[in-house]
Amino acid sequence: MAIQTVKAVINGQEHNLTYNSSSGKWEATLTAPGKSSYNQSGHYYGVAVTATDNAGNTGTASASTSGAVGEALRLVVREKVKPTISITSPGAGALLTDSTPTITAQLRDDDSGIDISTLALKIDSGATAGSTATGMTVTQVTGGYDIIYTPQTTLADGAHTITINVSDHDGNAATAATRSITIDTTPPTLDVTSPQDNYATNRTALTVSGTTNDATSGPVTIRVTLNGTDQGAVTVNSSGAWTKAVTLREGVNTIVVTATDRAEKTTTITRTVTLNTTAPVISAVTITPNPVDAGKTFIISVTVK
Ligand SMILES: [Ca+2]
Ligand SMILES: [Ca+2]
Repeated sequence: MAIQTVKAVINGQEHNLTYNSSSGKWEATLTAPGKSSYNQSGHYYGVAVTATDNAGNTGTASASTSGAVGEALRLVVREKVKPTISITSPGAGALLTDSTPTITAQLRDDDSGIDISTLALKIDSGATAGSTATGMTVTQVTGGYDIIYTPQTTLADGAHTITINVSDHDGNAATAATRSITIDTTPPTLDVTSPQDNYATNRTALTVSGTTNDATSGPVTIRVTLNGTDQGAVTVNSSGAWTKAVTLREGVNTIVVTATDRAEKTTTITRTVTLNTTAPVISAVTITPNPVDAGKTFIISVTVK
């Protein structure tokens, strides 16, 4: 019996093998399929081999052949392309007033696919949250997974770094995605040093002044309204001191000072100031008795308007 041809079919492609007289085997150097075998049935490409002799007989073996020959015909192909991770929320450099901000990300791999069991989400150097962690929701989508995670403990005011990584089914780890955010749950400090509340004056010109600060998201913006009218830009110096000149109207004036940090947290102080430019008028006086006896008491009574 003389063997004439040996062919191998892999992924629908037929290849001729050649006889190696020194080894006595039929051989070929072949190029693996360009895609991972992970998504094939059984996670392998089945190889089918057919040998034909000069009498026209054929012998075949394939991955479904029982025993060692069948197992040897299961070609595992691993791809080498890393998954991609895109953090969709919070945005880069976000300044947040929510101390348990929702984190969303897209994990994609277009070959072997995302192995969601390898998901690792960390905030700063805290514990790693995986795909089954409390607060984690994973949704399979075309090409991968979308994830939503809510931190289970509040994040302190200040800067934080979110780090997410995942691998595909062929063991390729993504380049970790990171996002820097700042949490600010605290309104700015605000002190109005002048005027004091319920201040009364006979001068129309008044300087409103004070200090402000914010530990996390300064500089603070100051807005002054007088009787509901915005008094325009207020300069806050590097130490947090600010002043604003205003012009009072006769009677009761309401001054509202609002400090706003970059996280939009606000602190408000209201001052009531009365402007009175009218001099008192003495409209009537009585002295009783008048005339009065020398060395005796008398009563003076004044009416003022
Ligand atoms: Ca991949
Ligand atoms: Ca703040």
